[in-house]
Amino acid sequence: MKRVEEWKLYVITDRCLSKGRTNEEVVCEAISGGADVIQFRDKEASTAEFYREAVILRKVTKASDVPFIINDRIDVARAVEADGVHLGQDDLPVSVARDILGPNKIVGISTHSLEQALIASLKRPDYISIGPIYSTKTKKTGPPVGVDVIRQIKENISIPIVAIGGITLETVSAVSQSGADCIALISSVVSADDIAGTVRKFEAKRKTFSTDEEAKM
Ligand code: TZP
Ligand code: MG
Repeated sequence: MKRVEEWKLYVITDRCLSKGRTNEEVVCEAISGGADVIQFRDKEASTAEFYREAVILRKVTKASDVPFIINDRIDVARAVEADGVHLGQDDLPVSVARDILGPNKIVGISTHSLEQALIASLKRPDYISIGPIYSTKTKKTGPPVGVDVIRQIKENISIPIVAIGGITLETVSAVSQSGADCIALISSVVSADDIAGTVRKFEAKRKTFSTDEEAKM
């Protein structure tokens, strides 16, 4: 299983945006395209539905040795032996998640500004997400924070940074260029007709930047 430091493309489920495909189909396609990590996110499901779906996605991610992160629900993360949990600003603290899940599980936290990222870093999460970088219809959230904040965070924090929100094939290289360690995607991937092909294209665009940068050195 890839360590957090090795993650480049982070695919998050959204069954409402998946054009009738199941989360399992979406996740299998995303993994076959090269997604480094999968997060199960569903704000509408009942606890019973959320658990049933988490069991299915745990199986497919395990079979491919891809890290599996659960959004919000530490209880479900523990129940299905997920690899970790992703917490929002209003969820339980990182330290409580660690107490419940154990020291070897991954705990990530959402932030929406440099200040929040600096505060979050003091809690020693395994990664910090920052967003929305661009405007997005996927989540009702604050205004876009833009790419410059990524560079500012990277100048101050050594924890891996995951950029999220409105990222497309057109913008992914600007996001990489700003120093994001990993790119998180919902609609650009789960709504794509060819999910695996789209993940491959994201990886190619991301790499184009690294190769250019390396070439400059
Ligand atoms: N957190 C900040 S923006 C966002 C979340 C969960 C939604 C990202 O979805 P998309 O479709 O990639 O813009
Ligand atoms: Mg949350």
